[in-house]
Amino acid sequence: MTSILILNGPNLNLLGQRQPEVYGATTLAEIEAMCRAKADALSLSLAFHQSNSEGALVDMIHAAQGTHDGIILNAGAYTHTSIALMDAITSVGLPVIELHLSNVHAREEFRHISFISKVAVGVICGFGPKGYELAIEAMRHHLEAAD
Ligand code: CA2
Repeated sequence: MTSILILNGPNLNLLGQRQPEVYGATTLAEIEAMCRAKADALSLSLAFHQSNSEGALVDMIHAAQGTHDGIILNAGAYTHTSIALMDAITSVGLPVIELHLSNVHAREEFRHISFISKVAVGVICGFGPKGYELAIEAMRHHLEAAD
C-alpha cells in the first residue's frame, strides 16, 4: 500500500488555540482526522507527526526512506530558514510537497523565501486545512504518474 508521511513543523501544535484570526480555528488533531479520512478514501497509508525541533524533523525525513513513498511537509517557519531540512529532503530522494495553511506570498517578504521549494515537487499554500487534503491528492497523483 502506498504510504504518505505528513510532517508539521514548529508552533503548528498551537493551531486552533492561539491566533485563530491568522491560522483559523481548526486544531492540528482535527486536521489529522481530516487527513486520515482522505487517506482511507484513497486507500493510502498515512503517518502524521508534528515537532517543534528542526533536528527531530530532519530525523523523521531520514527515517521515511524505505518506509514511506512521499512526504507532505508544512515546515512552518523553518521553511524560510532551514538548509538542514532542504539537505535532508535531497538526501532521502523521496518526493516532497511543500504545504502552508496561509498564502505565504501575500504575507511578509521573509515568508516569500523557501528553502523547501528548491527541492519540492510542488507547493500548495493559502487554502487553510483543505490544503492538507489537496496535498494528499496531489501526492497520490504524483506517485501514480511516476509508476
Ligand atoms: O501558513 C503556514 O502553514 C505556515 O507554515 C505557518 C507558519 C509560518 O511561519 C509560515 O510562514 C507559514 C507558522 C505556524 C504557526 O502556527 C501557529 C498556530 C497558532 C498560533 C500561533 C502560531
